[in-house]
Parts: sequence; C-alpha cells; structure tokens
Amino acid sequence: MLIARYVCYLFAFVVFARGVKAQDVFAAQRKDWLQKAEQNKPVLNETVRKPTALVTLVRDSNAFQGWKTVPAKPLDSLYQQSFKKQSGVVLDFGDHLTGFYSFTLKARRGTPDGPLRFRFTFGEVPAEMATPFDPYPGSLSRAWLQDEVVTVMELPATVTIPRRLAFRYVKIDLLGSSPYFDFGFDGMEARATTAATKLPAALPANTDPIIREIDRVGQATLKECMQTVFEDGPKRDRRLWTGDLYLQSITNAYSFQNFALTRRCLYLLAGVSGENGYLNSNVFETPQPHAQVGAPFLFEYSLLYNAALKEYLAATGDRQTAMELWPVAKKQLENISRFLLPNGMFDYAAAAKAGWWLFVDWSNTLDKQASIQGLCIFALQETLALAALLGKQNDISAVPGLIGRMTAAARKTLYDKQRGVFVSGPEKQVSYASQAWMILSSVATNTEAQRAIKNLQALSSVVRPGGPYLYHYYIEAMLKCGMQQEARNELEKYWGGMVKKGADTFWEVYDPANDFLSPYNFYPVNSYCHAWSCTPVYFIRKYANVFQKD
Ligand code: RAM
Repeated sequence: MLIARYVCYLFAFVVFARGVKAQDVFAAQRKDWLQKAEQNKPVLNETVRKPTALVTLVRDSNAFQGWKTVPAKPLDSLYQQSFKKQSGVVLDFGDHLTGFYSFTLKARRGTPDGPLRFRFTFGEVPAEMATPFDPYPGSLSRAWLQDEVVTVMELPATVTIPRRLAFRYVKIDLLGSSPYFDFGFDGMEARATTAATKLPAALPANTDPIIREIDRVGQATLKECMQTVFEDGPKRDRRLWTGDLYLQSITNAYSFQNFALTRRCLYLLAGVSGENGYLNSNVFETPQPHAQVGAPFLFEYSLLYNAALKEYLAATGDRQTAMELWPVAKKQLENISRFLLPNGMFDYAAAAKAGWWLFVDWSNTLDKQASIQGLCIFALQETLALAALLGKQNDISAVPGLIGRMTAAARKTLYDKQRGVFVSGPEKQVSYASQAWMILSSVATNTEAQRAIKNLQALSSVVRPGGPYLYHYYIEAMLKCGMQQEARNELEKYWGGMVKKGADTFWEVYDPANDFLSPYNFYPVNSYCHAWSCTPVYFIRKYANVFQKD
C-alpha cells in the first residue's frame, strides 16, 4: 500500500517535472521566427581585393601601440623574386577587409621535391604583426589570433585559407622549404564580403574634414561587421550580440539601410530565446542558430532588444514584424520587477548575486546601481513607445506607473542635489555611466543634466568611460539635454583620436591614455573593427545640424 503510494508520488513528480520543462513560452512561434530569420539572410556582396604595397614595420612611440608601417619595396618585387630571402615580408591591402584569402605559388628553379610550409599572420592594426602571440596571456581563445600555418605539398598551387579573416596587413614567414628547388609567389587576393550594398548619401561639401573622416571610418566599421548577421567584430567574436545590434541597427537606419538584416537579427534572437522566454545575450548562426549554453543572462541587453525593435519599426513601418515580436518585448519587462525593491529601486546587488550579468561598460571599478536603474526606466519608456506605435498600450498598462515609481526612487536615492550629480552604490560613486543613464531615462531634468555633465569635468574621482560602447550613451545623453556643441567636441576628440592614431575601422576598446588596454589581458586579441564603435555615423547623420555644419 505504502509502496503503491510512493510510486504514485514518483509518477506525479515525473509528470510535473516534465511538464515544467516542456513549458517553452514561445514553443509555438520559434520555428516560424527562425524561418523568417533564414528568409531574410542576406546574399553577401563580394569584391576581389589585392595587396597594394609591401611595408616595413617600424617602432614609433608616437604611433598607436608603438608600431607603424612605412612603404618598403614595390609590390612586384614579391612576385618577381625567390621567396626564400623574403621571409617575414609584410603586405598591406590598403584598407580593412573581411573575407577569404588565397595565394598562388610557382616553382622558379629545380623540381619541387618536398613540401613548403608558411605562417601567415593577419592583422587589423600594425602592432598585431609585431607582437609575439606566445606565450599567450589572454583570457579568450588563443585561436582568435589570426596566424595560420599552411603546408603546400605540390607546385604550382593556389591555396585558400579556409578560415574567414579580418585584416589589412598580412605577414608571411617561411617555416620550411627544400634546398633543391626555388619558388615564389605568383599572386594573391582576398574575396571580401559584406551585407552592406547601398551607399549612404555623401555629406555636404562644407562638413568639417575631421567629421568627414570619422564618418568614413565609422561607415567602414559597420560595413565590415555586416555579414550574415550584424557581427560584433569580424575578427572576434563574429557573432550577434543584442547590445551591439541595437547600436548597429540604428546606425544602419541612417546609412546602409539594410533593414532585412536587422529583421533577420531580431527574429534570430527571438527564435533562440530561452524556454523561459527571456533573450540570450548573443547568438551563433551555424550549423543551426543557437545560443551559448550556460552563458550568464545579460539583463540590460535583453531590455535593449525592445529599443532595437522600436527603432526598427519607426524606421521601416514594418508593423507585421513588430507585431509578431511584440510578445517577446513584453516578456522581457518581467525581469525588471523580479528584483524591484518596495521603494522602487532595482536591487542590482541581488540580481548580480543571482548570476545576472550587468554590463554597462568594460570597467572594474564602475558601480552599476544608477546605470541599471536608468537602463530599466529607458527600456520601459522605449517599450511604451513601441506599444503606442502598435496600439498595444493595454498589454502593458502597469508600465507608466512603474516608470513613475522607479523615476521617483532614482531621484530620491541617487540625486545629490548639493553636488549636482547622480551617485551610485554604497560609496556614492560618481561616474559618466551614471550621469548618462540618468539623463537618457529622463530621471534628470535638462537643467540637472547639463549641470551634472559639467560637474563631471570638475570633480576629481570620477569613473570615466572604459570604451566606445559607453561613449555612445554619453554623447547621446549630451545631445538629449541640449549640450550639442559639447557632444560634438567629445565625439571629435574621442573618435577623432582614433582617426589620428591611424584607425581604418573603429576599435572595441579605446582609452586615449592607454593604447594597451584590453578586457582580455592581451591587446592583440581586442577587436579593431567593432560594432559598438560605429555610431558616429548615426550621430553625424541624425543630428545633421550639429555635426554637418563647418
Ligand atoms: C564582448 C564583445 C561584444 C559585447 C560583449 C558584452 O564579447 O565585445 O561586443 O557585446 O562583450
């Protein structure tokens, strides 16, 4: 009797447990969303690119990361002479490219009697050609670094390196050859790919030259990241991240306008959302779209999806897509209430303790309380705007009240009236991040906002932005509160700083005071063509009256 009862309990438990597991919030829609993602996959535009010069790497303490290139011999000398004495040569393709590299070898003298072996090292910036990769101290896979050993068994041969590469420079070292025959290169090229085809309009002739340069490099950055998704970086991590998508898609709307690509990314992220309905921070495309198992939930990225969807709808008027994805956006908001304290503050410490990733910026010292509070309010406002465009306000009728409560709590807890800045955390830390998000969420009035930004310059222990991602929001905040000239100055100083240091594409990490900064403990593994750095194009074109006048 007793045993029968236990068996019964066990059965009930198994059914319950399976029932819980089987409860996939978007089970009914997933297949369709992934199909739509597939239908919107772009056919990549291909261009054949050839090297333009042979260059020499030169140490220069004034150059970015201490290395620059200077013209060496004419390109022909590579092809017209034996390669045996040219090992270590560096070729310049003239500009950043993303694609597949091929080379052709021919025998020059004697009979090829043994294999040849080379190391090709591809780099986005000169220092990647000059910095030894081993012993590798980095925290991400060593294999992201683009050095490839290739063995060629027979000549003549044309070989394509299977891995897609992102580079401007390639160094070729000879690792093995036979003394009984001579050989040389007979040609090389790269098949460059991008999903950006339509060219953005030219800027007016009287646009300041530095703005023009920033716009050109920004466009190149976005173009290179536009592959079969908006990648974060074509060298690394080569995948779609929600936070990067938001910035890329708003920039795309003001430049290349490949809206099918944005649509694809929105569907992809929805299609691989967790069974709980919450979005993953990033997606891999092959062999089947999938998320990274066990990756931490990146809270604010899931919320920024809503902003991306709203901006997509506003730019395209594509109601059908927005309607289909509306349930995803609505679902993400649930997480805000999960750690909401009765006083209206989001309990960021509890969320972090529960394993959520609160990113905001690459910074070890930043306190994220104010930023996350601001991000939540911003996302609520953006979702409300999306609902208004779709006539779905009734679906989220509690949101206006929640915005009010969280705003009031932020003002009470985070605003230091005396010092005229927003503070964050138990130490009442002052940072660029906190001011930016308090402004973007409209917690600050315009007067308070302007005062806070000005005070940042005067205060001594302020946590500065760690990279271009936060710089974007800082500039957007200044534009929002009426500091147009200051926003332009900061954009010119920061992104113009990269241009002056020779950037062909904008970088993932940039600290004007430290060229060697890396979140991954090894600067060559940083990405030097990075999604979240492309947004000057958005600023310059959206706020034409600020940036396009001389
Ligand atoms: C890195 C990438 C990516 C970013 C995440 C948070 O892996 O730089 O762009 O979104 O971090």
